[in-house]
Amino acid sequence: MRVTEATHRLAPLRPEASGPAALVGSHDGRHLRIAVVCARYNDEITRRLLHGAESKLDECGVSTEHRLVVWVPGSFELPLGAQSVAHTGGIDAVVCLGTVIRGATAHFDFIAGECAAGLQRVQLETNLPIVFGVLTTENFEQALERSGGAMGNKGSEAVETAIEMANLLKDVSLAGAALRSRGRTAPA
Ligand code: DLZ
Repeated sequence: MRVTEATHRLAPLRPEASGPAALVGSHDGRHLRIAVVCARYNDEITRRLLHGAESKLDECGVSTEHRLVVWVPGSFELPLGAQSVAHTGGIDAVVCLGTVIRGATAHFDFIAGECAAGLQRVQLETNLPIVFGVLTTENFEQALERSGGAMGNKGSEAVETAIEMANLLKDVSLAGAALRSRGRTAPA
């Protein structure tokens, strides 16, 4: 197991010489619970995305007991799948994987657009990272390239984003609490 940062710590709140402290989420997933919601449509590609996602979960130290994989029929259903997982209360971030291919999908714009808008809505309403790991390509070859081919693996990138955001949100919450307590003790 390789963890990108050995220890997940809250960045210092002391102002640095160059300005106030900045928070950046780490890629340490050892304490996180991550769900992956996958669309079965074009599952030949989506399984490759899932493979990339699982490799990255391993690399970031997310234990197999802290993972959940859920399959929905197509990308149009990803927002509802993500929302139901988010509402369980047991998950720190949801990674959504799907494949929408323009050449093979007459209503590409509806499916891709509604999927993206729905996932953003769930993310803002639940205050959980809901990551858009959906390929929207012109053709099958482009989808292959982006699912473990020459252009990398969007599933792997989506997991990295999920872990970074989950850690960042925890840190922002801790930093907010620290700032509130400082505000109470500061002289008028
Ligand atoms: C129906 C459909 C079509 C034509 N194309 C895709 C696609 O390229 N990728 C995808 O994930 N799903 C597709 N679907 C299925 C829809 O997402 C959805 O499952 C159905 O319209 C039922 O709501």
